[in-house]
Amino acid sequence: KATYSNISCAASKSVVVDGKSYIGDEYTNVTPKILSFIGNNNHNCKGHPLNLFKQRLIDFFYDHFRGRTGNPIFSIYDKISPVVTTNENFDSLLVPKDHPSRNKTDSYYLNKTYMLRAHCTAHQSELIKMGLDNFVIFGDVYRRDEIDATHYPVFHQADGVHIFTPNELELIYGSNVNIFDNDQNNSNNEKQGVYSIEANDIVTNHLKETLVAMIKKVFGEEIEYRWISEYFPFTHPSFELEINYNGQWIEALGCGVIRHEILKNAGAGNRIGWAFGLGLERLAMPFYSIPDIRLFWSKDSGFLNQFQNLPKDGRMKYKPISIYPQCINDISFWLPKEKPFCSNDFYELVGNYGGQLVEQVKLVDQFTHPKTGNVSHCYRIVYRHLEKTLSQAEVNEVHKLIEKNATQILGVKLR
Ligand code: FA5
Ligand code: MG
Repeated sequence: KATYSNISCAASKSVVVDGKSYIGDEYTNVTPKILSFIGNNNHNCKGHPLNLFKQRLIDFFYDHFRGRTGNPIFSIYDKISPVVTTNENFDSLLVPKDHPSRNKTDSYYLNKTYMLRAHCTAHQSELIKMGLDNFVIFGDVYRRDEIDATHYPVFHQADGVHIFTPNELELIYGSNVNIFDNDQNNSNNEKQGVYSIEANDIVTNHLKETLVAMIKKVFGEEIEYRWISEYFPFTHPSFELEINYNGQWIEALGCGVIRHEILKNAGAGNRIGWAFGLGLERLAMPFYSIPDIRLFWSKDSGFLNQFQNLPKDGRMKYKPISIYPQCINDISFWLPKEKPFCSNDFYELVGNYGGQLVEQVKLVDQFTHPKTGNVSHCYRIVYRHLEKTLSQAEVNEVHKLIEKNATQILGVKLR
């Protein structure tokens, strides 16, 4: 879990994430609220819609790519910490020093060296260095952005990489292929200079076919999609895949042929490969008809219960939790004279006896009797059940219980 703490010896704040302390500097801009998201790992919580959706993508990669003995060749990484270096998030991916995404206004920094990953691509280079060819990373990513129905400062991505051996290229192509161009300066809109036209075409087509197959596996054969040319510092050529949902085009993912320099720096300079990054919420929202990205953070059982016992095809239509009516009851009493009384004691008591039914409790009126000097408080308690309409009788029962215990435990006298 992450916390913010003041270090007395340093002028600046330090930030603690997962028990590790990061000394703050002029870059530090994470807030306690943002840090509180770290470690939630909704994508790893059984039954959470992001977990269910993630499993669909994993199933696709396991099914679609198998080795000679029938075993899946993609490996999955979903527990990598979101704390990365700026080198991992930017430099290793050839992001220019003056790229706007490096600004404090766009990303969350622990300090000038460490940040919360802004995309799962941040781990690409390290994993390739470890010798991996085929993998998908799932994780939470952090971006300073406005909040609305489709944007939230924390969301989840899946990032995939497929690197080809010369042998694999040959299997796809049918005959021997030169990966590299004889004229290494022959770069254009369609390809990087180093790669041959054939190798570039095979990999680009393979990338597009794979991602279309993935989208069709998830959304069904009828899904309407289109490709758009894009720019990323870490791929060339680069594309975006959009899908049509209810007549609206949604940007599902970005992808492209990995820049050769990245592979070379990671010790795979004799290869060619593709990469993509997609937003889990972006696709899970149309898939489950979830209208607001904030719902993915809901702990409301009225939300999460809907994802239990799904039909065999895993498809279901989310039904908005109706807002059940509030029931408002006031309580007025004289404070005890013989012992001290404080409002927080009463709030706690209301919580203890009203439990989940209490949405709000607050002091709405107080009054001192001019002759006796007795003090009276009036509190308003708002009751609301998360999944049903409460009857006045049910509310009265709880309210009476609160009155009784306030009298007995706190020594107040009901008016
Ligand atoms: C990237 O993050 C690249 N790293 C993707 C990539 C990986 C390209 C590998 C090439 C190779 P982008 O910022 O467009 O790109 O985000 C990728 C996807 O994340 C988007 O297509 C979208 O599905 C999702 N996404 C982006 N911003 C948000 C947001 N604020 N809220 C929810 N989903 C988002
Ligand atoms: Mg994009």
